[in-house]
Amino acid sequence: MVLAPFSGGQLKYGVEKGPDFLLKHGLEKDLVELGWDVTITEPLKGKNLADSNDADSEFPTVKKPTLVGETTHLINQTITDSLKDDKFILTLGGDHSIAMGSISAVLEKYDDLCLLWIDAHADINTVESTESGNLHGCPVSFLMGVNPPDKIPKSLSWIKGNLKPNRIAYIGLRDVDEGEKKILKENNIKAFSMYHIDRFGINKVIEMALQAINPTGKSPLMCSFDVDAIDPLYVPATGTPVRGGLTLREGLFLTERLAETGNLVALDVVECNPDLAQNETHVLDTISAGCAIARCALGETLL
Ligand code: 6HN
Ligand code: MN
Ligand code: MN
Ligand code: MN
Repeated sequence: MVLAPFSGGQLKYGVEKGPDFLLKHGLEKDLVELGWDVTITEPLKGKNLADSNDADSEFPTVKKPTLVGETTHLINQTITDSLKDDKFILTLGGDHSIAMGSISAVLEKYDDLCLLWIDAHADINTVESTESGNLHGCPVSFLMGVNPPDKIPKSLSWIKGNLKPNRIAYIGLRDVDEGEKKILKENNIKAFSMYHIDRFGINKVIEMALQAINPTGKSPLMCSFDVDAIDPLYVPATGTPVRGGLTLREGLFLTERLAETGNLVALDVVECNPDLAQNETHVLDTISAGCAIARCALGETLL
């Protein structure tokens, strides 16, 4: 288990408390009870990364590129180390920029890795298309290498950008920027929005997504789960909530299905922000959903 208490990919503080809240809710004990031998690593602990808005004058379109670049590189290095022992990698965010660190490391170990990105958002903005400048809206563009090479901030240039567009599929989309729609189309990326889930049902959508990225059914799978994929009715305490999302059961079914494939090698759970809760129930709903996603992905509800 990799703790990534980081908020620098966007501007709302509190999301760095995610790992702590998930652990306090009993996640480690739960996973041990499921039979996992849990090791906790903290790549960011004791690292004094300056949280200034270091908007690089050379790259004025993105916020905090140095902080995000250094942080995600530390996460990448820690996970690369853990993967030497063939460990399952569960990374707890933090905002979704941390996936640049986790996914790049897992990709290096498994070059035929397939990735499911579960999110209300596509997070595929480039340094040119981003409207907000928040790097949590951009991780996929860096992982796929679709940013113009001369526009990549130096701190983020360590990312290889070798994720192939036919190896990633989205589920849960409902707030995609115009620039992102263009990138998704141009790269022919399989993207299932809430429309597709209503049209076909979550079960069929998962099978279509898996078939698209992993036609042999044999490749290793990673899931990057942004809790805002789930409707804010169930997961209210998150930075960019969008109504009309997955039910909690649909989200959990998805991770149960991934566990059932036997191919899942890594999971991110990101964007739980307890500070954005309006009351204690909101905190508990959000954190317990985050824990349940992890438990289901790690086999809890399989008989
Ligand atoms: N997330 N597309 C918006 C942006 O700022 O680029 C929203 C990004 C949300 C990111 O939820 O991880
Ligand atoms: Mn999101
Ligand atoms: Mn938007
Ligand atoms: Mn996201």
